[in-house]
Amino acid sequence: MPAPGENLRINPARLWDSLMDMAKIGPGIAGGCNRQTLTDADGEGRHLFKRWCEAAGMTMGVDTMGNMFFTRPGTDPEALPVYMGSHLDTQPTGGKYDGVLGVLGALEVVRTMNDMGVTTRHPIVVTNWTNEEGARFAPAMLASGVFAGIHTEDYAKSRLDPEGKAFGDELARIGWVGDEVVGARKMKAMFELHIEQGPILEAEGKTIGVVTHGQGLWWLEITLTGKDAHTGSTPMNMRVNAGLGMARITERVHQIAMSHQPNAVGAVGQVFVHPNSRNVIPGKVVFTVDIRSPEQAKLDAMRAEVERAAHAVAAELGLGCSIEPVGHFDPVTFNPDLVRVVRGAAEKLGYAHMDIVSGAGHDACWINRVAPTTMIMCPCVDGLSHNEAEEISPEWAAAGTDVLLHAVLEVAEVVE
Ligand code: HGY
Ligand code: MN
Ligand code: MN
Repeated sequence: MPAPGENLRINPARLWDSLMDMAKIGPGIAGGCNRQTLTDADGEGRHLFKRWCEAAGMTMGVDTMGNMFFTRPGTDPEALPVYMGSHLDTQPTGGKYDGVLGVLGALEVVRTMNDMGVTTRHPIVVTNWTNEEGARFAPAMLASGVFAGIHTEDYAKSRLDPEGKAFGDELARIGWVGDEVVGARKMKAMFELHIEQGPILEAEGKTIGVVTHGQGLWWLEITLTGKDAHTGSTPMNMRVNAGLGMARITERVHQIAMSHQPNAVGAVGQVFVHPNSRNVIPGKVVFTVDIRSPEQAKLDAMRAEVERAAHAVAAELGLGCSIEPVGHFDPVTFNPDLVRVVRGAAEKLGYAHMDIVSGAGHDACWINRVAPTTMIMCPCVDGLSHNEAEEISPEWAAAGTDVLLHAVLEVAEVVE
């Protein structure tokens, strides 16, 4: 068996076909996907993924948070496995590749190893982490967070979706509560292949992102309480308008992020207006502020400034104001040794590459707390993601998966 030289590559057509077949499950209305976590579509996607992994000779384990693990044995069963994976759940108006490329790219690595008759000393495990997106149940990266000991399982299973359904009930409803203790598995390393979800790689003409760090984030859920009243007959000076408060705070979030440039972002993406009637002044608004930076000091400063601004706006308008952090992780530094392995694989394969900081959060950010972890990125068209028009090229998908193949083979130790 030759050492995995530059000629060892994955099967691009098979990878692309798998991506397109998975995209048919939980389709969106504009060419993307709506396969939200713990929906029937998520359950259907999980079953398809299970069929594919078992057809590739792997055996499945599932933990009590529904995290799926498929193992390809190595020659040394005592050796800690090398993990690779990401997430199959999508945003409500998500793309076909966010998360899915990392899961199906990992499957393609195993399929290629099978084709080539490659044996490794360490076992290899392909992973699908439950509820990475945090769209239906906040926070994001929920199940990998339980795995890493960030959240308790009780907290996670108590999280409610906008319809008041609990995570634990929905996981049971789709039949994916496993029997493994969450976090019991030990890893030699974990790799996550992911689309960049930003414009840098494409703009720089690079095929591979060697991810050295991930920016940190806060999700602050703000509840403003005012007074429902008639939009027509209530004089302006008698209004206690929670909707106006939300609008002013949203503008302040933007200004605060702009005041910390470069390397700071902020927006409000989710808003619930009550009673959400055309001719009623909103008496209550619940909205989530998303602020991020790779720099700890900026991240902390923005949180403090947003909270001060929110309370000041509420006081001006006579609104009640409560703020609850519903998501957080500090900036992440990935494992330098694994980063070097990824960079070396890109060089060996001849792919143009650059070091990059991940703008989005990923399961790797939490697994990095409990095992040596890093990420590999490929470009996406116009940097667009969390949009049904999200697009990548088959060449980018193949290149990222080739790098994943070579990185994993190096760390898992090919047996001659
Ligand atoms: O929010 C994020 O960065 C990730 O897409 N869940
Ligand atoms: Mn993702
Ligand atoms: Mn995402």
